[in-house]
Amino acid sequence: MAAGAAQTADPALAQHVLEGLSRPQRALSSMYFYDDAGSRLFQQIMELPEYYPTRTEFQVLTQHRAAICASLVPENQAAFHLLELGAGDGLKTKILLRQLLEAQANVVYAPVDISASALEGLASSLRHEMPTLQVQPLVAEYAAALAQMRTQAGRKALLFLGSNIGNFHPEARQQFLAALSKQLTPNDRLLIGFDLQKNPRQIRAAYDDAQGVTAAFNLNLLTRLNRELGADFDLGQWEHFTDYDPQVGVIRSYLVSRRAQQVHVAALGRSFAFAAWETIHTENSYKFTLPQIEALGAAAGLAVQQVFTDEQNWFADVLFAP
Ligand code: AVI
Repeated sequence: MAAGAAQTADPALAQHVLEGLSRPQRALSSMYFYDDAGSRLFQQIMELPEYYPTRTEFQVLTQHRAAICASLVPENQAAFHLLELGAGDGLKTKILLRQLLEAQANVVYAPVDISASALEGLASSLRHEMPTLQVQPLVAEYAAALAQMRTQAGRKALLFLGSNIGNFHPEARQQFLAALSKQLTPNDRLLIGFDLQKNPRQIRAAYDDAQGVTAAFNLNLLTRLNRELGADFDLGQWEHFTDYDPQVGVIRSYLVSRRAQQVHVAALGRSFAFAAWETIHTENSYKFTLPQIEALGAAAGLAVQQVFTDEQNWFADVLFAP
């Protein structure tokens, strides 16, 4: 590590930044949005009037909770594990957990998240709100959780809510679904949340809110690089830009350099020159159609069993079986 670099620099982050800023079309992964400040900003985004996905999925899960739970519980009422990838604060999942407890399902809830503090917060709120629920939190990345799934005996139901699937690059998305599918046995089930294609203006507004919270969320990535890699991004010289491509069905977000500038990254021992209005791509958020969802599942060996959606068809929680 170069002199002056933050002592705690994560080598994976440093390598990612070196590669991402060395490319002709610069890019950083949205995976790095979620430090503590970024996670707090994302909580605020989910409450914004323009950001419809969270609210809409909440409605879908509330409206269809009995049918969804019936589809997750094994027919013979046997014990099963409910694994959730990227559990976060679990607010939406609690709708299903309450329903499962009411139905006296024999369930062990296993939330998986990379944030130990988020999982501890979730586990302690569950101990308080649903003391009879069996909870086995797992601090892990998705890949490690998938490996662990292989050793899990008995029926599994897997949740991947919140349209997190939309943030994957298409190739990575297909690989992820195929990897998930490989861990499932014929009786297992998978419920995935997909944000659906809709009025392009509505989608764009959700990622460019009037209060500027999404802009702060995007710009926080630079604050993180300043703190963790000893970079000297001047935040006043960068801005958030986002646009929706309705033909591909993707929101693309960027950080835009307001002027020609040099940025030094101490942990890498090097500087990067940015031209005026040059961009760093930071996030894709894909929106789907139902035929696309069926095709995605089919390519990974997963068949759509049921589609749960809201009256306006803005969001779908889709049940797959291998
Ligand atoms: C976490 N993910 C599903 C959010 C989304 O809608 O793609 C992240 C987000 N980015 C900007 N606003 C919300």
